[in-house]
Amino acid sequence: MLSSRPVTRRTALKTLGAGAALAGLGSLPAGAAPAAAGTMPPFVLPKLDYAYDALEPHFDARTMEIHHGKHHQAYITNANNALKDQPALATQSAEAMMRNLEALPAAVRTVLRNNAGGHLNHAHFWQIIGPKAGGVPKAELGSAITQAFGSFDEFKTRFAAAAAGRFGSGWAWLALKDGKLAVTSTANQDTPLSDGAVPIVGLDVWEHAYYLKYQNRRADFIAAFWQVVNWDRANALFVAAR
Ligand code: MN3
Repeated sequence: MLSSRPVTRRTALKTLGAGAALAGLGSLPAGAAPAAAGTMPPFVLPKLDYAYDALEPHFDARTMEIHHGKHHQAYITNANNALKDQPALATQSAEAMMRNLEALPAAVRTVLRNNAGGHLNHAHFWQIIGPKAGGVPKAELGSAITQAFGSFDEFKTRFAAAAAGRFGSGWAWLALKDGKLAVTSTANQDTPLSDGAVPIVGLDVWEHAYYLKYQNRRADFIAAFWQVVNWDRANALFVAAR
């Protein structure tokens, strides 16, 4: 009964995209998302598929360890605590919660916006960085970035400006909304999902993401980010979201 259809690059990418979606980023409308591993309550910390020191010297091991093991875990713990008295939300994915914040009970809306949002954002972040990465986006996403921004360099300039210009804590994003790529930023742990968009590449610009190595030099951290972006994974998210 096995299909003998050859695995083309496109089907391989679609498969990878499905895996990435399972890991934290659905692309279906609110209410239609299947259960995504790690994003159904109770939330669990996703394992990294690389070592904490694998992104040296760009992202240092100590920051990665604290960021993943302490900060990300704290969002998960806080979200799970908030959900303990919310049995009606037990079958709702974090993605679905973020896509329709207004539907959340007022008593837990803010804590889930911050902490289920923080869980999703970090699960995304670990996915789209990695060792032996960086370079330029290829395939469908590479073409779409050139089409949307004129060039990869222009995209990087706009993304870096969004990351540098986000006052205080938040995220810079390449996101897909209404079929179009756009550079945006969000405050705190807000996600493009709440704006009807799908995250393709997100950069955490909270100080905890860079302070040990880069101190106040956020611009240096943003420059280092380009050395660790996993464009193959970003392309898979893009293909799955289109
Ligand atoms: Mn963070």
